[in-house]
Amino acid sequence: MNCVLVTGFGPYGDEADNPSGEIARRIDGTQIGGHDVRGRVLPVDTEAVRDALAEAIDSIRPKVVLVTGVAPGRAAPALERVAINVRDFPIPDTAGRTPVDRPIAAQGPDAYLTTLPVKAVVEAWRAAGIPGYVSNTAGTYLCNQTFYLARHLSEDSVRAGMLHVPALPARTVEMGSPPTPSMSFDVLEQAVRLAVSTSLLHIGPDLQVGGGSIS
Ligand code: PCA
Repeated sequence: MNCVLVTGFGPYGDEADNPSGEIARRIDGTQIGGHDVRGRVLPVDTEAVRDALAEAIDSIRPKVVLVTGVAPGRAAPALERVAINVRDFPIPDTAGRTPVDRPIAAQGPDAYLTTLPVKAVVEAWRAAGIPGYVSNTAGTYLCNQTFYLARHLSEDSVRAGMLHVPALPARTVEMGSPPTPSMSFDVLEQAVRLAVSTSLLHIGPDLQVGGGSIS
């Protein structure tokens, strides 16, 4: 049986109720496509996140790692294509650190491409009536860092990547007018589940790094 690791984040900045963390909590201990899914809520802390993710990968030994986080302002779920070796934080992490132009891994490559089948996931979303897209920047904050670390700490045969979800409707009400795009929790959770089930169909060698299928 192949194990899956889905991570979300806890609160940070103005995001008191981070939907990505709640999805990770709810998905933990469930099965998708006959495979065990473990959910972990990671801290929005540039130092602590590495150990938390490394511990999860070492203990779970997943074949699929899906990092998720919220991106207020995005209109739909987005699979990220690339993680860059840069920390250039727009706001402090929860420990008050604001690295500027710092690497994530001093000796690491400049970037990692996703090994998730991102185009196939977008197709699965469309078939389920969920809009979504492939994004070419995960930013330079904790989500990019954690996506980079997921690739850095996993074997190349592991399908590892990152999914940004929009804010919840209640959060965008707080943000005022004109309204920021939002999606309901149930749709976001379904999008995460479909990303996992589609990725499980693509374990094996028939995938180009960067998300398209070879055939
Ligand atoms: N979103 C932030 C970090 C934590 C989260 O949920 C980001 O997009 O980097």
